Amino acid sequence: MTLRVAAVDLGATSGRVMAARVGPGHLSLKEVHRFPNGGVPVGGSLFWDVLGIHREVLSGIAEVARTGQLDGIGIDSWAVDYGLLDRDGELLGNPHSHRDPRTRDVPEVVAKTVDVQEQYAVNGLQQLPFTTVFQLVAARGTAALESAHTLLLLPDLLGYWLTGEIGAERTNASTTGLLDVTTGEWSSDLARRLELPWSILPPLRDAGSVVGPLRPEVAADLGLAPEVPVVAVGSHDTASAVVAVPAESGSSFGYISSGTWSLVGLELDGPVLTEDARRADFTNEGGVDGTVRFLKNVMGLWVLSECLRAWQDRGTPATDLASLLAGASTAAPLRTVVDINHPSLLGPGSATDPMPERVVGLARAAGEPLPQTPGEITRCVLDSLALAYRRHLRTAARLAGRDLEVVHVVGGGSHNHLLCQLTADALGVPVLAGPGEAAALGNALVQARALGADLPDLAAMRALVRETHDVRRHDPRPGLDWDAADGRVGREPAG
Ligand code: LRH
Repeated sequence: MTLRVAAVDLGATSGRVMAARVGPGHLSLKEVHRFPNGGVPVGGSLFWDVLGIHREVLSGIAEVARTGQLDGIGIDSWAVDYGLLDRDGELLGNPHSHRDPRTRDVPEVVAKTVDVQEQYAVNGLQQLPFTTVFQLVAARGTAALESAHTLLLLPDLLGYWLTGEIGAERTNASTTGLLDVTTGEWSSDLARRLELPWSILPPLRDAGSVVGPLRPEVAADLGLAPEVPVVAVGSHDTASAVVAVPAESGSSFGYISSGTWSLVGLELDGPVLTEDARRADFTNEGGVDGTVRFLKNVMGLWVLSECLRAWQDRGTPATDLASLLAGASTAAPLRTVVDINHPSLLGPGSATDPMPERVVGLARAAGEPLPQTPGEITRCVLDSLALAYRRHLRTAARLAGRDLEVVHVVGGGSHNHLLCQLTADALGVPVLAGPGEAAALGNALVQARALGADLPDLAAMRALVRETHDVRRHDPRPGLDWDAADGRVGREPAG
């Protein structure tokens, strides 16, 4: 049986709708629709144009249907962001972007009510200011939150508009800070203690369950049979991407889901909630089939794409990605390294506070040699990313008591040969790069299983990815002193 499904994969900078075919020995994607995405600044806040995203999702689904059979629809997106519905099921305002500055100081405020140890014992998450629970605390007292009846994470909101069904898929719910990582259920206790209206949290559902058929009016608009099911996939894009990591069963692998963010870690059977893990600020997010994604959020290619945007806005010559990477590959290695996870890099750059100057500012503050050219700044970003991957993967392996034999890089960043090679060099283990569209593949695989494909477990799904997709191998090259470079990150300048 070969199935053809629409895999909707929404990233913070672009959204894609893929027509995916899944059958015995077959797994392929065809991108039928792509659209730009990004936060919309309004009056000092940053929002998502979620109705615009909905319209693009509909266009993409219609295009999948126009070009062949359509057996199912699944939606994944970036995590943590949500919309609020009123009691009539209407959206209460535009969802905020997690890069909105309003949550910057919220973690400290929350820690005064529920200390960080207690938070970690419940949700097992890294302290990131944009986590849903912190966004909700920032929204306390607002008219929208006070009139909210239901909170829906973005893929669940888009699924609701398609089906009329309310729910929260667990992998994405695990990023809210309000899911108990041990029980897999909402922690109404944590919500109550933070004076949040816990009744807005909808019933949970697992990846692989069917959300429901299309609403008749949606099906009619799209010219589709109403019985086309929407399937809950690993609706957190990282959960879907990890499904499609082409790892051999039983291997001790680490992964980097590399895109706007880099999610760097291990797949485990259960959470690591030790004090060491908390101090190392590691996250335990829920994966498909009850797995745990034990990982660290690293700032990722966001920093480079924001530099690129700044240079292009200024008309700086030779600042397309290929030229920047060429410049970076000949720049002096490990000359300048910075803390690539520094909070100052989180928000979008602007004309008065552009990203390249922020990177140079971090170098200056750390007493590092200042990168001058776009190629040098690009090299600094890539070296710093590779260093962060090295540090966090080694820490993850130590905290989980695991070996690290190989690292898989999936997502758009797997196409960045230089970064993959630097990652192998930094870690001293082989890096296997690809597939680039791992999230869409994982989305399609989970849909196909829900619709009857013979893919009993993650091992079977990964075997199919290996069979159908090539990976590029980067072997580590000796010669650079990564230990010394690591020691320079975050140190105070001399004198
Ligand atoms: C990556 C991602 C990541 C989250 C962030 C908000 O797209 O989902 O896993 O932490 O976006």
